[in-house]
Order: sequence, then structure tokens, then C-alpha cells
Amino acid sequence: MSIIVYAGYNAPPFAKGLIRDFRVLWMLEETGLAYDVKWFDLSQRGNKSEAYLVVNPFGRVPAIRDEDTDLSLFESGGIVGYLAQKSGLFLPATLNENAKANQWLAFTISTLEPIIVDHFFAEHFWTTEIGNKERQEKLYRQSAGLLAVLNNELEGHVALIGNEFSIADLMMGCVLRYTLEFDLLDEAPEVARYVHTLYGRPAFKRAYDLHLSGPIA
Ligand SMILES: N[C@@H](CCC(=O)N[C@@H](CS)C(=O)NCC(=O)O)C(=O)O
Repeated sequence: MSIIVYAGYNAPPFAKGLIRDFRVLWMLEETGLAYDVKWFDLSQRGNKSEAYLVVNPFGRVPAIRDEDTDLSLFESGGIVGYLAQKSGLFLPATLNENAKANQWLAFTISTLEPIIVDHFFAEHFWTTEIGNKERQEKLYRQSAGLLAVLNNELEGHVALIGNEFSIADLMMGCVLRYTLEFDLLDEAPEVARYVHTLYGRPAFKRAYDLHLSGPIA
């Protein structure tokens, strides 16, 4: 039986290509697990229906429904972790390496993502709010500070753990996409090299095309 992925289309222009269901589509393409997509028109609040709230009570995308294991699951990071365990792929082999993968995954979604996304919003969204310029500069500095450390960590590596692609890289690659339209990676060349390697993966390209085309695919 296929896994159902709940995904959104018709996002506002600034969010095009950034909706978090992409993380799940990319992971599914990497694993080769069978899946179908249930698309919600985000502009019509299709993700707030009563039926969907049973799957994800927060009414957000992504979520999945896996009939094989009788599981409904939300949160992109949790879903990516589940798909790794289900497929037996993209989890490092040893206890310590697994701990490191979890460390980087937690850093990505709890430390890096909130700052990078707020910086993105400050650039695109909050532009008329009083004090936004200062906030924007502060968020830029904070983002650049985190990326400088990441840059050192990635020196000479193609992946975060043991030079083998893992779920930590998948999640990191997705969050770093918020930086691409700014000059944030100019001072972090190792990060720039790393993300472009990730984005060259065939599964990334397949998932990205599907993500952008939505239900027309
Ligand atoms: N932390 C959650 C965030 C989920 C989330 O905020 N999804 C957004 C799209 S990126 C959404 O569903 N927005 C539409 C809405 O809230 O109605 C995850 O990573 O899955």
C-alpha cells in the first residue's frame, strides 16, 4: 500500500518552492518508497477540513498517512525520521553517528530554521513594520554567525556525518534553501558547495519538479 503525503499548492509567491512538504517528497524520492500525494489548495484553506484535522490537528502540511502501519504523522522532521526507519536508509550505522545525525537534525529545526526563516520574513513580509530594519540586520548577523560555524564543520566534507548522505543533510539542505536569494552564503563557501552537491541529487530534482507542479503533475 502507498503512503499518502498531504501537500500544499497555490502558496503565496514568496513561499513558492519552500512549503515544507518538499522535505517529505524529497525523502520519499530518495528512499523509493511508494507514495501518493493528496494536494490541498492552500489559498482555499483546503488543509483546514475536518477530515484532514484527524490526520494533523494543526491543519498544516506536511503530514502522512501510512495504512501499512496504521500511522498518521505530522512534522516534517518526524516524518523524514520515520521514512528513514521504515526504509532502513539514510541513518548512520553506529550509535554515535546516529546521535550526531539527531544532533544536527535538532540544530537544523530548532536553532537554525527559526532564525533563517525569521530573516526571510523580515526581508519579504514585515518590511513596513516599525523597527524591521534593525530586526532584519540582527537576524542577518545571527544567521551569518550560525553559517560561519557550519562552514567550519563542513570543511573537507560532503555530508554532516561520515561523508554519507543522511536525514541530517536532507533537513539541512531544505532549511538552507531560505538563504539562497540573499548573500548569506558568500562568506560560507563550504556551505555553498555542500548545498549545491545536495541539490544535484536526482531525487532532489524529481521531488522539486513535483513540488512545484502540484496536482497538475
Ligand atoms: N514545523 C512544521 C511546520 C508546518 C507548517 O508550518 N506548514 C505550513 C507550510 S510550510 C502550512 O501548512 N501552512 C498553512 C497553514 O498553516 O494553513 C513542519 O516542519 O512540518
